[in-house]
Amino acid sequence: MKSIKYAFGMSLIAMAMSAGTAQAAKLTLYCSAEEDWCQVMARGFEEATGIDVNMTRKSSGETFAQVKAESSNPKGDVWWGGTGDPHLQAAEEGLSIAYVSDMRGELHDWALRQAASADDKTIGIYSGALGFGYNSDLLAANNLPIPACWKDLLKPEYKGHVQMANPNSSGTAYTTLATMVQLFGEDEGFEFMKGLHANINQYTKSGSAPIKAAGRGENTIGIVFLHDAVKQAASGFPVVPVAPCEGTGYEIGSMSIINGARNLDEAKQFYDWALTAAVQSEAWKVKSYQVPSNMAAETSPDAPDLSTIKLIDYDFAKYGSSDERKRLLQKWDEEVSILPQ
Ligand code: S7P
Repeated sequence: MKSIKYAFGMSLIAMAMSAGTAQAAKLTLYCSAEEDWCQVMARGFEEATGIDVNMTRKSSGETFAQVKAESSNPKGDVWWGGTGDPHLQAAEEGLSIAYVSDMRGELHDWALRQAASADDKTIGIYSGALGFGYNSDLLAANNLPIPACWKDLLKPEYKGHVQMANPNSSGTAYTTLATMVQLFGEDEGFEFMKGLHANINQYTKSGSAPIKAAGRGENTIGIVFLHDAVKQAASGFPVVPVAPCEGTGYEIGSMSIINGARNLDEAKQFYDWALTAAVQSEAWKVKSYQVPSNMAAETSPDAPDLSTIKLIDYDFAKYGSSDERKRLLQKWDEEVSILPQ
């Protein structure tokens, strides 16, 4: 009798404790855009909804690897931002789930096409063209010519002056690799990557790091998305963005809900909120100059005008497929990264 009374008392205490510590609504956000924009998204959602956001920023390829590694015990709810290719690979590998938002009617076709090619397991949130940028002071100080084309970057005088990210960790750098294969054909594209390797001073982890280094005067030319070069110029650094003469690839930055999300209602709430014009219009206030996917969102007059850039017909379905992304990365590891410099 005594032990029954004890057990009853303990369960009352447990019930009282759980009522007293009722869990606040929360969301775990994996973010692959720039840190300042990730903060705007996390804090903005908290303010708009009262839902606590635990945000981690990592590059696109790194986030993909994390989501995959955690797939038997998922910790993230939403993956927001980063290039679309690894989001497509995540969809194909069952790491994200389908969601059809009521906000779709407000989006550009290219954002919806991204969703259609992944059975609604991802969606486009912004777009931006690949290119490079240079520090005009360093270029002049080193008596270097102004580069205008991708193939200019192979010239021996640029040895040690070019920086890009590692395509395994960075979505920007994978977009670069896939762009060269599409622009020049696979054999010539890899020859280009090998020639470029001879001029590279460092492969960084993050895609935008090479142009931030150029802004600080620690690197001359950075291969990045043009909007990341414009961000440095708009921040007052002597950086000049270049849309390469041969033409270039582009990204559809994407968002996905992670399969097994522990906070699924909050994830869907974030997803809808992130597609609104008001939220997407906040981007350029932190100098993120991508083209927003909501047709009514405002863009900065400083943003690169994609209609003036020679864009290739980037095959997102192919280069975002699991087999192709793995194959190209392995080939780059085995045939390019091991070459002496
Ligand atoms: O937010 C700027 C941006 O260039 O960063 C994303 C990028 O993929 C994340 O960095 P990594 O290259 O290191 O993966 C782009 O989606 C985005 O436009």
